[in-house]
Parts: sequence; structure tokens; C-alpha cells
Amino acid sequence: MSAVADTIAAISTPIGEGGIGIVRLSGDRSFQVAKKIFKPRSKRDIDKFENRKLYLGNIVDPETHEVIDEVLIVFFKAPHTYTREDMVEINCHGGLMAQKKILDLTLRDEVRIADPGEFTKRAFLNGRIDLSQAEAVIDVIRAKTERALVMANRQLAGGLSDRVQDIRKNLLSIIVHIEANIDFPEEDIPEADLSHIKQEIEDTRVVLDRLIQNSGAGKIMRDGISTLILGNTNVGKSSLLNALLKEERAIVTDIPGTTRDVIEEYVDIKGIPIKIIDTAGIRRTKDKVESIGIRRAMDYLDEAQMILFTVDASRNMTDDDLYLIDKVKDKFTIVVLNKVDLPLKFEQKTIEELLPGKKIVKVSALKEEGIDELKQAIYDAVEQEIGFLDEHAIIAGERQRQVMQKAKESLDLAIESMANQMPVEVVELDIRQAWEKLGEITGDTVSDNIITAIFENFCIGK
Ligand SMILES: Nc1nc2c(ncn2[C@@H]2O[C@H](COP(=O)(O)OP(=O)(O)OP(=O)(O)O)[C@@H](O)[C@H]2O)c(=O)[nH]1
Ligand SMILES: [Mg+2]
Repeated sequence: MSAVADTIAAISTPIGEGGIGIVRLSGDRSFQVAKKIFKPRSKRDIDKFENRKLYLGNIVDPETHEVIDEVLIVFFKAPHTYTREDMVEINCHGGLMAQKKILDLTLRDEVRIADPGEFTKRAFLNGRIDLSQAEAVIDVIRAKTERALVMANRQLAGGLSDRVQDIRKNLLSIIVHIEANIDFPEEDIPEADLSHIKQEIEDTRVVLDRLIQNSGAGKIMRDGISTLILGNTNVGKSSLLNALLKEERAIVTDIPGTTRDVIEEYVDIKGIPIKIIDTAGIRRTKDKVESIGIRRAMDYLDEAQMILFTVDASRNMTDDDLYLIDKVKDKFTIVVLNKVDLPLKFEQKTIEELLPGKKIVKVSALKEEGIDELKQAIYDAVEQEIGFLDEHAIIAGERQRQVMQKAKESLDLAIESMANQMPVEVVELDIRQAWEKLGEITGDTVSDNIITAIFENFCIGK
């Protein structure tokens, strides 16, 4: 029996034109509603739809008897379905009108349109997956590199849930341990027991801490590293973007001040999504539009996680270069010496002295030389920064990281209380708090508000 009463429907494929579009239903009434609008091609199929079999036929408006589309339909009998409810999938032609009209026809007899993520939410509410697995579904959909996909799938398979459940089990056994001692209030707890309990708490904290550490990498795998190409006008920033992407994405001309808007594109560098941002070149200018672009570029300077500071090595350094050197010197910066196919106007040494300790890569964006070296330098820099990245690491999302952080703080308190020889009841309270908090990851102890907030981020039809 489903935990939710009503039946929902939605278009599950992206809006737009495509080969096929899928309208999905889930809930007790879905078979009945679908049968009302579906006319099978073969007479012998009428009324004996078998579980998980494809049937060819038409969707027909029951009032006007008009044929809406030729479709393939599948009936999935509960409980072995995505939501654990009865489900129907109608595979129609991938045009907007066909899908919309079919959806409209399903929205009758108390069937309503699904909220974003509601199919997955039902999978959670009906106990097929836990909350961290449901959250992984969105990571699978949004994965930007193959490696990000592998990681998301690991979480979908329950990787994080298993780890968190193990930690909760440990915490519970510590609680049991403490309680066993409290039962004899007239006696002091033996020193050996106390130190054993303390050890157990510390061990658990280490495991938790490792999961928290890995989640930094998780954020990067999910959202990418925002990487700003910064430099004077005409140094070849847009050419560099194009070379990294291997396509003519940004307009390149020999006129300084070509780029005015901000262009963002993802590049997959050995599995890490790098979000490259190309901006207007920085210089003093009276041009109004260009100045807006320059202001934007400078705003990005604060937000970006990495800077590719690009310099034209074929001309002398300008005041504008020096101005930017001052801006990037305290940032996470790689220096790109561009146009090295031309005679060089200054030595690498000059830059080394101005920006000590920064990695310098020589490239020709025009001839696409040195681009692999630049990619390697970006990868190395990221790896150094976040201590990359065990292939088998389980990585948590931001919400999950915050939950684990809170739980860890409770364990810190417990350890501190023990050090201060506080009564074990106080220690137990902190452990309980950590245990309860961690339940928010799997969804065992989570509030409705949090659940709502999580599924609001999903797309319609998932
Ligand atoms: N010889 C040579 N020319 C280059 C190289 N990279 C870029 N250029 C040329 O330099 C000029 C400016 O290139 P862009 O990529 O538009 O430079 P930009 O930094 O984006 O310029 P703005 O958007 O105006 O700030 C173009 O004529 C490019 O063909 C290079 O590696 N070697
Ligand atoms: Mg440009």
C-alpha cells in the first residue's frame, strides 16, 4: 500500500522537440485513467494489459474520439516500480503539443499534475530509497563529467547511506555502553570503561571527519571549479577559452575590447568539471559598454575559485598588466603566458619575480600549443588544493556535509566533557544528538520542511 493517496502525472522528458516524449503516471488510479484514453492497435490486447509489456496503439480523446498521437504504453504493477506504486509510461512523439495534450487527458478522475521531483519523493516516502539516495538522483541527472556520474551513481546505490548507518550503529553501541554503566549509580564507572568509551567516540569522529573532508571534493565534482580567465584586452583570453573547449565558442578579433559579456563553459579536465569564465579584457576605457563588462570581470575576480591570469608575451608589459598582477597575487592563480609563437618581449623571469610561487605555463592559444600542459597544471592545482581524490571516495552533498559537521561538533563536545570529567549522562546526551542529527542524511529523523526543500530542486517529471 502506498504512503500517499493521490495519483500524479507529468511530462518526464525535456520540453522541446525530440524523437520521443514520455508522459508518466503514478498512483492507484493510473491504470484506470490510462486505459480510458488508450486504444490498442490489436483487438486482442484490449483489457488484458500485462505487467511491463509494451503495447502499440493510439491515445484518443474519450469525448471527441479524436486521435491525439500514436504511442507505446507500458503498465508497471506495484510494488516493483520506481515509486513503488502502480505506474504507466506513455511513449509518444516528442513534440510539445502531443505531450501536453496527452498530459491534459490524464488529468481527470482526481489525477493531478506532479510537483517537481514528486516521483522520486514517492520512492523515498514509500521506502524504496532513502533520502541520500534520492538526492543522488539529481546528481546523476546533472553530472557534468563521467567521473562525477560514477560518484553520483555510487551514492545512488547507497554508498553514503551505508557509511552513515555504520556510524550511527557505532554511536548507538556507545550509548548502550554508557547506559550499562549508569545502571549502577552507586558505583563509579571503572577507569577502563571510561577510556574505552572515549576511544570509541574518537574513532567514530575520525570516520565522520573523513566523510566531511571528501565532501569538499564532492562539491567540486558537482558544481565544477569556477575558473576566471583574466587579463588585459587582446591578450588572447577568448582564444584561450576556444582552445580549451576545442571549439569556436567566443568571438576572437584583433580589436582590443572584443569581449564584453561574460561567457561560461564547462571543460572536462580528467573528470573534473572546470567552469571556464571568459570576460572583458581589463583596461582603462571611456567606452560605456566595455566598462560595464570590465566591472563584471572584476566582480568575478572575487567569486572565482581559480584565476588563469593571461599575459601577452609578445608585447611589453603595461600598467594594466601590473594593476592586475596586484589583484591576483593573493589568489589561487595560474599564469598563462600566451602568444609564445611570436618573438617574446619579456622573460619568464620577469613574471616569476612579480608573482613569486605561481605556476607559469607557456601557450599559444592560436596554434593550440601548450594547452595540454595548461590542463595538467589546472588539474594538479585542483588536486593540491583539495587533496584529491580517492576513486572510491563516497562524497556527500552540501546539505549532508552540514549535517555531518553538526554531528561532529556534538562528538567534539562529548570528548571535551569526558576530558573535564563531566557525568557520563552529559556525554550520552551529546552522542544521542549526533546520532539523531545523522539520521537526517538517510531521512530517518528528518523534518517535512527539509524533505520539501530537497525535492523542490528537482525537475518536473522526475
Ligand atoms: N600569434 C598569436 N596570436 C594570438 C594568440 N592568441 C590570440 N591571438 C590573437 O590575438 C588577438 C586577440 O585575441 P582574443 O582572443 O580576441 O583576445 P581577448 O583577450 O579575448 O581580447 P578582448 O576580448 O578584446 O579583451 C586575435 O587577433 C587573436 O588571433 C596566440 O597564441 N598567438
Ligand atoms: Mg575576448
